[in-house]
Amino acid sequence: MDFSTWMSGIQQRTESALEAALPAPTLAPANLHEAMRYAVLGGGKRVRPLLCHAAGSIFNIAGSVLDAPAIAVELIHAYSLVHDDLPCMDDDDLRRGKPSCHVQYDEATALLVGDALQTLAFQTLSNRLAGIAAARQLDMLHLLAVASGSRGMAGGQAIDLAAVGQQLDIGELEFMHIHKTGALIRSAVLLGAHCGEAAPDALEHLGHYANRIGLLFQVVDDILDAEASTATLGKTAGKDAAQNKPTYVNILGAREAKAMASKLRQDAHDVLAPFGASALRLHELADFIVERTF
Ligand code: GRG
Repeated sequence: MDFSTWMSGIQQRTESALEAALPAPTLAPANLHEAMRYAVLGGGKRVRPLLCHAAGSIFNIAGSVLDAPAIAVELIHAYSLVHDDLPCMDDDDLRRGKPSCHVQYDEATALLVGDALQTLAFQTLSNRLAGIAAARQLDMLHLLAVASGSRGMAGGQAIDLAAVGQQLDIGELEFMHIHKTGALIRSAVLLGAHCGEAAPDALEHLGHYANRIGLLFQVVDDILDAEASTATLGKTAGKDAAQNKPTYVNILGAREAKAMASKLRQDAHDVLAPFGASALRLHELADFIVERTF
């Protein structure tokens, strides 16, 4: 199966699994449930679920086993976008080509949407998962909690907010992104591997891969923010410069940032060597992350 057929298959099954996991819009409180569905369904590249399925495919794990961890990570991601767009954070009116959640609804609803999506993620991952031992599932819950919290994504967001208008060096910028964007991307890969009962050395190799593509994702995001249009991105372009935020492009310059992306892409391919052809989808996703246009 070629990459684009595989990718749309995973995106479709992710959409169905999210649709099934989200409370029906008719269920009380209907406004909150409608807003949760608005924030999650019908948009986004689903990069994190793709990574979870790709890592699981190394171990020949069925898609039906990978759906729950894949959507748990996506629900955390969706919550982070809703909160990130709030006026008290990044203050953005456009997300995934539509009005941000707080614009479509209101700020209080958007706050609750984020809260409820976060707990829905853990509810989903704590459901009985056929084919996964209870102890392994506990490890998976722990992994997602750490990746989302103050030592992961939320901590990265705190560093990001504190960095506005500051001069960061490349090491400080990397530290921020390893937490803000990288931690959740890493959890997506490792959750997929955990479904395959991956041995510690396999988890270590996959952790190295995930670290590279987490940073790669962010470098490419900075390049797109500087070079692509709002219409293509489906979110406001040029925001980093407008908000005086440190980025790879403004610290390194566009040329160096692109060179860094090429190096990270090559490193990501290299660290997958121990998995041979079984890591095909992870190789393809590293390329997709670089070549994406939004
Ligand atoms: C509010 C706790 C909290 C955290 C927010 C991830 C994040 C932290 C904020 C998002 C801001 C941002 C634009 C980060 C850059 C990288 C990134 C996560 C981009 C959006 O992810 P994509 O491209 O989005 O995977 P789609 O819409 O495709 O799912």
